[in-house]
Amino acid sequence: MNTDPACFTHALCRTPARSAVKGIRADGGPDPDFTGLLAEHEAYVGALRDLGLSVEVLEPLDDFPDALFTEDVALTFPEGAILLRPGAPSRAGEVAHIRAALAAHHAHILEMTGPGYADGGDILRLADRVIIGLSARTDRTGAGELATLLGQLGYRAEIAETPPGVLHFKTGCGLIDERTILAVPALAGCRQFEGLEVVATPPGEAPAANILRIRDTVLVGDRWPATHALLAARGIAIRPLPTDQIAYIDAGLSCMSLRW
Ligand code: CIR
Repeated sequence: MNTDPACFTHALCRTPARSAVKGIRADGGPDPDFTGLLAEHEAYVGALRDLGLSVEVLEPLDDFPDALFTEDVALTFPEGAILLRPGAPSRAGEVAHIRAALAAHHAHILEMTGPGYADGGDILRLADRVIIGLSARTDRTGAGELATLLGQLGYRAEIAETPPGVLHFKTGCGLIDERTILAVPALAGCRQFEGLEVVATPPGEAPAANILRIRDTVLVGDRWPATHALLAARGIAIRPLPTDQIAYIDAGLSCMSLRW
């Protein structure tokens, strides 16, 4: 089994379509600025490349405003990929559009058939297992089916709860390193984190929890100085990235790529 971010060599991203400014958001807030959104996406892809990943960037899909969040439609492992069933009806059609790109890299592709749902944003890979967070997008039936498919690839799954009001499990937490999790206070006591060190996001910086470890560097939103200091004090190399515009449509750093 290999879920180690230190071993990532590839990423799959998708350029935001013009329609991305109409992406889903829970609070009905204003649209992001398209030029700014594009710039944030470009900075993100650039960072992944700087860190040594081979990044494929797929064409924008105007019919699917949220399709730039490739993380939600599939899971990718060295042993194979799993096509998911996103829980938002407007995102279901994105899966068909990522299949060919994944097939070019993964000989072994498994697929959820339903009736349950699971979003990739709810899946946290640890060194020895995979946590599936139940949320408004991932239901118990979907989590059960996904756990079976993960088992076929050799991965043990555990099911956890996402706190109310948090979109995805990984909206509220991310891996600092193999044994350490950064989590919002509402997730810090998560039973599935027992045995790991859990570091809470500093006051006022809950959105910083969606960090993304790539090799020996942690990508983190650039608006969170206390989180930067916390990571730096632990000797972690950080790469701050702008996330102002994607935050308008409830997204963070992990959402914009699939990694393996
Ligand atoms: C959505 O609500 O589906 C998008 N607007 C945001 C998706 C964020 N993805 C993620 O956290 N993995």
